Amino acid sequence: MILTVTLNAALDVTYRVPRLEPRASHRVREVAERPGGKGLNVARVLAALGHETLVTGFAGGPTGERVRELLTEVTEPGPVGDALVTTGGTTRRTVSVVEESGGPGAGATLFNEPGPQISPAEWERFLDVYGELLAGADAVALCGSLPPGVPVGAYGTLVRTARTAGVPVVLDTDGEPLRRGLAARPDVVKPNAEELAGITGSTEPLHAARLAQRRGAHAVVASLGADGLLALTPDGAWRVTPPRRMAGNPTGAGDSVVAALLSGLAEGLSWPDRLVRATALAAATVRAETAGEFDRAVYEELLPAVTVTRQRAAAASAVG
Ligand code: TA6
Repeated sequence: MILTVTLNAALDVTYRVPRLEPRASHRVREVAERPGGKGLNVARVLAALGHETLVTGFAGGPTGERVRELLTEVTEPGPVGDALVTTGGTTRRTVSVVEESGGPGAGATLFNEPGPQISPAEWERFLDVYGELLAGADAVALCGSLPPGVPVGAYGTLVRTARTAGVPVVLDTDGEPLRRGLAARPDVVKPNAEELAGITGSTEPLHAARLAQRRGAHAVVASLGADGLLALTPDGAWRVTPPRRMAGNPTGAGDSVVAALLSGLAEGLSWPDRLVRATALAAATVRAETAGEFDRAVYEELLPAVTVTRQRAAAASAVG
């Protein structure tokens, strides 16, 4: 079983509008709701890849109920197991506005609410549940922002607990929670270039990834948007590029990268094969109509066309 943690789960709402303009009123043409927050997206992709998957984190109030209801609708090819801990607060919504015209606002404009207040007792309850779930997990992903009330060092605690339990851990967050989680030595971190720059101060991705690795991550997989991935792993450094730029909605593409890395880990794939899977899945997610879904036909078509190049040792270590 692969466990994903989404402390700040969300009801993801996607609005499609003809054209998006600041300070204007918009007619929404279509509304779609999905169970969201990064770890829930990761779990849905894992289930679609055929992995037994369980989600935990917090859910509460009417939006929390809706997230749980939508999760039960994920049945093909396998279900996503619900081990979310109930909070007295109300699960947030995230709103993704997609412009149909393909103009400058194409892609998505996101509004992420802060999330419910978590009490100290709820956090303690979560830690107990997490410890129990780890006993049956082959790998765990810790994903997304922290809701108010959860300690800023939460990911440090969760990474250490997973490592003590011998469960490989992938961390995908940003800012201070990432910095604290990194120090606990996760197996993999997956920041984007901006998040890497935020914690290392370097805007040069290879340099920044090397700095992040030195701070504790065994592997750093940096997503570079349409340019693919840069990975520093215990087996070497790699650049991975999709064959062509995909137009579409990039929301959730990073979550597909995390799902691919976890599935590749669980299946014992080599690092280059995991990275190829991650790049093709991310590109297929950008291409899908709804944020966080992926287009299987595009994924299978792209897989053999993704290029993976080993970075020269000199280039990989020519920093700081
Ligand atoms: O990566 C996309 C996404 O997972 C959305 O589904 C949305 O729920 C959001 O990210 C949450 O991210 P956050 O960093 O606010 O926890």
